[in-house]
Amino acid sequence: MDLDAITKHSALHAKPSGLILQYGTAGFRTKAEHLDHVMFRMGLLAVLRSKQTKSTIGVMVTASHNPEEDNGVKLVDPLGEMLAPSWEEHATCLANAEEQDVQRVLLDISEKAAVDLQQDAFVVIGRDTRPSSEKLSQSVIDGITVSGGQFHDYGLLTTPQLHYMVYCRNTQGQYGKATTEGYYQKLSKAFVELTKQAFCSGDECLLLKVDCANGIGALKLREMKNYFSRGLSIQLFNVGTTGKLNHLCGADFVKSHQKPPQGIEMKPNERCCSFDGDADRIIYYYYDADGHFHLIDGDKIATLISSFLKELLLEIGESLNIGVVQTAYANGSSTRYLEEVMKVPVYCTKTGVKHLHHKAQEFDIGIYFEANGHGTAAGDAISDMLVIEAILALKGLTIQQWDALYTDLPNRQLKVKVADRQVISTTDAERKAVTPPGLQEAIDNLVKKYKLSRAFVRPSGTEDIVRVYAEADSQESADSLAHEVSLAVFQLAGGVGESPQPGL
Ligand code: 16G
Ligand code: MG
Repeated sequence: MDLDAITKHSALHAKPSGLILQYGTAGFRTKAEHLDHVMFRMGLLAVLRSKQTKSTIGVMVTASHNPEEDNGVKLVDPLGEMLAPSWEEHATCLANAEEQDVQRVLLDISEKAAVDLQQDAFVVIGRDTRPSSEKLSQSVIDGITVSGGQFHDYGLLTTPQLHYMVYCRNTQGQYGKATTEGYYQKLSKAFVELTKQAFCSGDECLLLKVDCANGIGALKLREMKNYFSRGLSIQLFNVGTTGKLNHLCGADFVKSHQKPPQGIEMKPNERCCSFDGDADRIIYYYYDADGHFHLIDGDKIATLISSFLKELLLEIGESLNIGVVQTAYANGSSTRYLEEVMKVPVYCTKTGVKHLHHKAQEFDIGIYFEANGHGTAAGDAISDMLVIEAILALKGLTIQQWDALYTDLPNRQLKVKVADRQVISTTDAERKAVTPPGLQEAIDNLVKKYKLSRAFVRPSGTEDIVRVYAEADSQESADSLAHEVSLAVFQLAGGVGESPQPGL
């Protein structure tokens, strides 16, 4: 590595002084204008990681469901997984190093991680459709080339597609071809094969409306549509020609507001789904004949998939061990249904795909979903959509029948602004607050006031806020409990600004 060249180039991607960023749940994420130096340095780090693992490493430029003005970056490890935790720390150190320290931090990391600097390095890059993404991915490339790495820039990709490319390249094509065409072929072939024996046919069963959040999902689904045209007909909405990315649409909007996105025409009982901005989340929903909106979240998706697999195993007399992994956000009804009706063991981990993924690997068949619609290996809205559509077709289930598996407990999520969200620490997979003192007792006392109730708080890993979750036997109770817990957080954890108001 030519350290002098790195220092020279680094100065062209100077770090704004005083800016400290953290490699969080899903990489670095903040306003796009603050990220140039992080991108350059993640190019450098990807080269080191590639040398160390002697494998291809991925770099994805995206801020997922965040507003269009934000951006972010994350590294993808050799088997298409999230970056190993020890390297997350290296990433944070490198991103926050002052200009004059970049060389030293690079050498430090190389030494600590026993990187053979003579080794070749290869990095693949993908980006979402944000206006800032192209320039930022150029900064990643700058970092790669100046540190002597080779690269392939895939340009526009969904996040899961980049994970797929990395995995294919590191398994010498055994998993699939490392091209978008290879991805389309692999997934659609599996879908077409699976649905050959489908019980359900006819237009009504086959139509699915997809809200693409004005993001990358629209471009990729449009390309992919032709590969499975016989099995499924999809209509795309919010394709990015007029609306803003993730604005009033997309999986995060639908889940957190519990209402349909703008820009989609929904008739009663029509099956609809929303992707997020980088197409790794999916949420389903519909209007019933009385005009009521029904949300089908990640919990119900996990239930559909695990019930299907459990039935298949019973049918063929296999006794593979099967487990479902959820987070504290999983609706209480889903956990109860899985454990008591389906008799499937359920485990709870901290929020963030990597935690669920890790746990799921302990089973012969591990199924995991966050309530917000993140599931499977790295979360892939397209493959999740196909598996759901295949199961519905094979079982001849309508969206209402799927929805009727169990009834969600009414719930509410709120955000509270505090001076330092790290004053809140949690245990028991984020279900209990350890600090600040008195907070958990206050929550316990509030929960006691309501029926079938549960509440927890945790510092967000992606925004500078504390998240509050509450569920109870009625929407009114869930709203009221969430509000009271917000007040407790505000009072005991250093709330800033106006104190939480009911109904917000
Ligand atoms: C990120 C995570 C997602 C998690 C969310 C929580 C990945 C790929 N994404 O989007 O799994 O649900 O953060 O956000 O891990 P929060 O910490 O702000 O609640
Ligand atoms: Mg996402």
